Amino acid sequence: MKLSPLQKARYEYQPKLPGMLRNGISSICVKEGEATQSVADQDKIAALFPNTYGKKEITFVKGTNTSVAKKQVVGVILSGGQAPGGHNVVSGLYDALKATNKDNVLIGFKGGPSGLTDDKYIVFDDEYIDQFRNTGGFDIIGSGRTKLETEEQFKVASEVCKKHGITAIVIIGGDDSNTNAAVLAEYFAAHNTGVQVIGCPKTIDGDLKNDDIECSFGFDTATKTYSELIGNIERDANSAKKYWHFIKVMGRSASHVALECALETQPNICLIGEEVAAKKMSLSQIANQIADSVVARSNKGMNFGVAIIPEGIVEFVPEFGKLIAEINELLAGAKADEFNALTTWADKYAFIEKGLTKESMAVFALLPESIQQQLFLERDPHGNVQVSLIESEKLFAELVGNVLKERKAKGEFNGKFGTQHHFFGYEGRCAFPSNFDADYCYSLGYNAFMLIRYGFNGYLSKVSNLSKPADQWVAGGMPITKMMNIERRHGEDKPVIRKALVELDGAPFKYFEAHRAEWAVETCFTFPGAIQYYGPAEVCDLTTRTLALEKGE
Ligand code: FBP
Repeated sequence: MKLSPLQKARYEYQPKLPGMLRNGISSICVKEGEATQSVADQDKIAALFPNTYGKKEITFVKGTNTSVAKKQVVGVILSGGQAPGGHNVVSGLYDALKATNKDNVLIGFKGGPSGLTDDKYIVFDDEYIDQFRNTGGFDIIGSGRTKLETEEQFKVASEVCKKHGITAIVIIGGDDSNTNAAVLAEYFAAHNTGVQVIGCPKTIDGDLKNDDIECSFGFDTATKTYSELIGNIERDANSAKKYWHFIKVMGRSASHVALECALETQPNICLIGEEVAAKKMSLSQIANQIADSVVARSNKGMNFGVAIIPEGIVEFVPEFGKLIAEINELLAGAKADEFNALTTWADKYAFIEKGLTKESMAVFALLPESIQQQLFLERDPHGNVQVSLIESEKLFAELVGNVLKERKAKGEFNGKFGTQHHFFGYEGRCAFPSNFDADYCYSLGYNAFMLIRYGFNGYLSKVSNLSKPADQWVAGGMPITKMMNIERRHGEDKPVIRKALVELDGAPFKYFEAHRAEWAVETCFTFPGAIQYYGPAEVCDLTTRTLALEKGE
């Protein structure tokens, strides 16, 4: 394999551990904290997790290691969408295992959680691990979105663990995967399998965070990658002065990614889904708001600008959500065949018009035809509209264009409105992890081993104080059940980790809110540039503006 110079250099990078994990494994002991309660629905969660509920939070501190040494065979799984740093979680875990006992074994289950139930695996060795240190991607073992949630799967998982002599499983995933980690941990405990389960918080979306988990890994690198690209586009827009760029950024539901990119680049517009929902904004209100900025800037001679659109935005627009629900209903069961048998778009349109309520039809009629058709083309396996595939960057550009046409006709706008569209998603998920993510992930993996070594089960590997230099980071663990509540999913009450949406009274949004009126009219762009791996710490090791603002810095 031909290596790029950066790849070679990154192999040599030694990730930084939290201060208390630097003393050698024999000098790490446990400080117990308070017993925990779930964030809500305590009685129900306690009843569902009788063996793993209410455990204490713990911190690792300097002291004599009191755990009983035994040979460990650990299985690791990467679950869900890629996030920069996943390889370092694996290498941190591997290094801690081997530092304790060179006969310890790390097994990687391939292709996500199904690797465990299908027993598809590799056994890691130095040579293999070394090819992946400090690199992006999940290709070390691959990932997948299979959910481990049924009794049958758990049974098979126990048999696979027994076959390999596995003592612990580490699941690296987002809120759903870690919810499943908690359920698996409870199953293993209830069935006296002796297998521990530890989770690690991953997702570029940044929505797995709470009082205990300051951020999920990958968010830092992905948002820095998108911010670099957005900054470059801002410079291009400011140079050419002829386009409005509509840029969709990933984040399936929550708008943390969009908000962080806005804080980094100060675009003219950034939509925040959570605000749109709270204010019950309509598509036309949003389009008018953007059009106001276009007109104000045009009046100052600036017929260019940048708007960031979060991937999940349309689901937060109440009237759009209603439209989607009606479309799902309209094409349920056999009605889909009837619709698909129609050969022309005009016939299909008539079918749709007949099936939707007047209000939803009005929203549908507002959409550009390409988006209207998309709503009927892309269906998920359950027959539902795949909202994440809607090209909302084009949708809003067109809606704004329509508003401006009307304003032009009324003599309210004399400028030009040329548009470009971009979607930044996959570009950021496998980037070389920033120093922050490289260090954070390695620490999460190393720390996961410490939790295993001390016999914890159903815990999330927790590294905090992250806005400070790594030597001040604090390592420990938190029972996953503490983060859970009961939510309605697919018509059933389920225990799940509460997803973190953007808080409208939180410091990051407040900062954005205080500045966006100026950004909408003036050109206040900032250019973060590419991620830097070598150089001064204030350039290379700083994490996100979101975290800094949340910490009051
Ligand atoms: P996770 O929640 O699994 O980390 O995935 C997040 C994400 O990258 C979203 O931002 C995006 O909407 C989605 O995955 C895309 O999924 P896919 O990789 O299946 O296209």
